Amino acid sequence: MRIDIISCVPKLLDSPFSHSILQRANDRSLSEVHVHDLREYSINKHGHIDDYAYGHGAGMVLMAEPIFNIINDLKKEREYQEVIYMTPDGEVFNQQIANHLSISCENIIILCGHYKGIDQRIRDEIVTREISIGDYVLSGGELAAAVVADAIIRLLPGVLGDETSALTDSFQDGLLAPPVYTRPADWKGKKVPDILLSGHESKIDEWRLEQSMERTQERRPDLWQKYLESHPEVTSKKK
Ligand code: 6GU
Repeated sequence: MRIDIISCVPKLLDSPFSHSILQRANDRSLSEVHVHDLREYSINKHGHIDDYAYGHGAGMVLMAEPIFNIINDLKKEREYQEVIYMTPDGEVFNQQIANHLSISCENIIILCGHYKGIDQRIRDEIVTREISIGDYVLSGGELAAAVVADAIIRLLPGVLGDETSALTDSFQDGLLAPPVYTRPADWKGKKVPDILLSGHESKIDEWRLEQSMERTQERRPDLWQKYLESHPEVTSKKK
């Protein structure tokens, strides 16, 4: 998969893709992330890519032309399945969207907004999907773009090993992940639950599922309701 991120502060995206799992995905040629500086597409000699919003008091807006031109140049090279605009008024990102994008896209453009946003005509004509990462406002779309790219890339086949398989992630089955422990089995008098030391695989799986259900019920009643709706076999004991 190739992800092209368009930003007017590309330095903000230097680091996230150069470490750990995302770095490894890149080294193994499973993903490629390219960050582009929108300023290189400024259309006047001052290097401006933004202008005052029409109407009073609305601040600066990224102009349509530089964004149109950079996306056009990218589209000359390859086909893109999605042009995603990162914006707090987009659809709230979740694991389902990450799964979908990871499976169905070979090439993705992610456009980061800044200031008061981008000219609406780009959103109407070019953008295929608008994503927010939650109900709070960031100073730009860059960190949000890194979040979305990370969530997509780690799902690509071969990026995670069996040990860290995405199948056991929180949210993948609609439940939060269960607690985990490592050595020592007794730490300052606090013991690891006996069941995890038992070697009894099916009992351990059962315990993990119970813990996941309890956690989800306590911490995320919204997710728990959805889980119950899609798992009618879950007994009233848990309801
Ligand atoms: Cl995608 N952008 C900005 N600026 N703020 C956000 C966001 C995106 N998602 C949540 N807050």
